[in-house]
Amino acid sequence: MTVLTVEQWVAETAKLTQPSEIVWCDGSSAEWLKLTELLVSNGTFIRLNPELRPNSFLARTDPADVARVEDRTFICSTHEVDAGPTNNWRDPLWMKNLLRSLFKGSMRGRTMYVVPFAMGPLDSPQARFGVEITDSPYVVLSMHIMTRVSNGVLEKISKGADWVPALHSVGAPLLDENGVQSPDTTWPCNVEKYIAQFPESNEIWSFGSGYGGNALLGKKCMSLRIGSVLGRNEGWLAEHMLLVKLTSPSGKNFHIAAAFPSACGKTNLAMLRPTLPGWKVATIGDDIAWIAPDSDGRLRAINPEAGFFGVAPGTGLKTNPVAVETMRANTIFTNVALTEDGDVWWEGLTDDAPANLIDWTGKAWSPLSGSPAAHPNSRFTVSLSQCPIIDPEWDSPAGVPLDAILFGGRRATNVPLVVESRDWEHGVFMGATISSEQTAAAEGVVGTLRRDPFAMLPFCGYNMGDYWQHWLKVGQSLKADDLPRIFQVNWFRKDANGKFLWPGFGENARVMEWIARRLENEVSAQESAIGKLPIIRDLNLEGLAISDEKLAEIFQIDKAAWHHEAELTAEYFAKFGEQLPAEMGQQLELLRSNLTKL
Ligand code: OXD
Ligand code: MN
Repeated sequence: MTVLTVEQWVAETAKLTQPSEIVWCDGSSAEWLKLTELLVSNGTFIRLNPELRPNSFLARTDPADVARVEDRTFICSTHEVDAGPTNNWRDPLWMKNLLRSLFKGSMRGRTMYVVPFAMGPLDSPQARFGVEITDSPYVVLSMHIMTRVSNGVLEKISKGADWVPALHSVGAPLLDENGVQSPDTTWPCNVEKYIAQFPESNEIWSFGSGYGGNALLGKKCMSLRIGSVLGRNEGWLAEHMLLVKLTSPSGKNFHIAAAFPSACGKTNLAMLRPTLPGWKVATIGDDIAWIAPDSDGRLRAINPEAGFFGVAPGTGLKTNPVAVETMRANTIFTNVALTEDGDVWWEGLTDDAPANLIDWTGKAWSPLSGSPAAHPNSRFTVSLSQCPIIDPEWDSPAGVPLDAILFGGRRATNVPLVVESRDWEHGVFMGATISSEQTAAAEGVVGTLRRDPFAMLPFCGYNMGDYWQHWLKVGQSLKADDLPRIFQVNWFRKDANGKFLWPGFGENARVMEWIARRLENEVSAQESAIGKLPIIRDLNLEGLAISDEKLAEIFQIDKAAWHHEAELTAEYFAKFGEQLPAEMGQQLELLRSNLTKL
């Protein structure tokens, strides 16, 4: 796709952005050492107490650069319809012109880093390559953890492999055009931000933000927005899904991918510690899965990433001890609080907050301060290889065969704990109609219900209607019996008093067990208006104190509420016009007719 060589692109970009120096990165530990020392010396990093948290650092961002900026994220296809109603669209030529004016001189006085990276194991047939140019050493170090940075990528590219040019600048030059120096800050960024994807030329241009999802361009920009387009063109799926291996007491393995909107517990589920004796979960990924048919006609999945970029608040010794153990060392923390002994803390790490902290803005904090010590979207960045329950196959070039796909969201009402789809088409309908309460992972009002189809709302690089069509096509191209089965789950249903009905976390293993038993055809299910529900006696509830009333409420299908839900779905589907696959309209009609029979 790319017509320039990497060298030509770097030279052209340097001419535009005018850095004072160009550094080619190789992902080595010497490079890590040099850049961490640089960031400690310029104040961007605080080195954490090496006795408590070796080789780990805290970064505090500009308070206006703390999350993905969805309203500044653009899909730049020639025709607006190809971006579709869920994306912000701009004409590619218009956007390039604008961006060229912003990138002009944007690296003056700074070093430009060239970071060759692989998404997926270098030798995997499913791997894809990119080169990120950035003027942020924080980004380079984060890419070291989140992707596979190496010269091997440049070798692959020089032998003809396709690659994605991914250009990033924080947009804060240190010299003006007359050579006058301006002071640097510990978190340079620009109030004006653009995260632009060009799906017809597979390019990424990101300007103005240093925050993870906006700036680590291998992640959302390449692995999902550009990845979804590559997947459509090449017959595979790029998904916002965690990936795990579930092992039963008899040693049978099930590989499960699960799509949940941002900050809805994907990392917790990816690191689940089952409360059921004998069941085990091994982690493969917590955010992204690339899924492709293999030569036997089965879907196989890889996690294209090499690290976790997890939400810190709510990750604690009780909720996710595996994550806490994973980040024992070699971790970059962003926007968490600093303890008196030079370690980190955030809400939910422990039950009680330490008496004195420095909060994420650098101010003294105590439990009486009345504001969170860590930003709600504060993060930890750490290598997958440090996860104590990492699956030995996480790095396997062949990926893993997929047995089940789960769709979930945060729903206080309506959606039961678990429901199985009737077939692939119905599963696609379940994915297409996910809605979830908004979290802090993106800018916006936390708590409002928003449609987040396939948890891909901010990440689909083309028309969402065409994306549903692509899912249907992948299903139609394979034998029904070889397809993963599809389930919808909801850990977040509440009772009339606003209390969660289900305990969640490790107890979610009970739902996973039922799913595994369905895959083994060991248990039947009851047909309902919205899909196949568990027969309560088949759920393993041993040792769980949950009343029959609560259980009934957790699976209750409220006819009026579902009619309303169907109305909202009809309104939502109408937005897609001709791009709405006929099958989605038929599934909605089926739902409505099932509801009238209740
Ligand atoms: C993430 C997100 O960072 O989805 O994974 O926002
Ligand atoms: Mn995510």
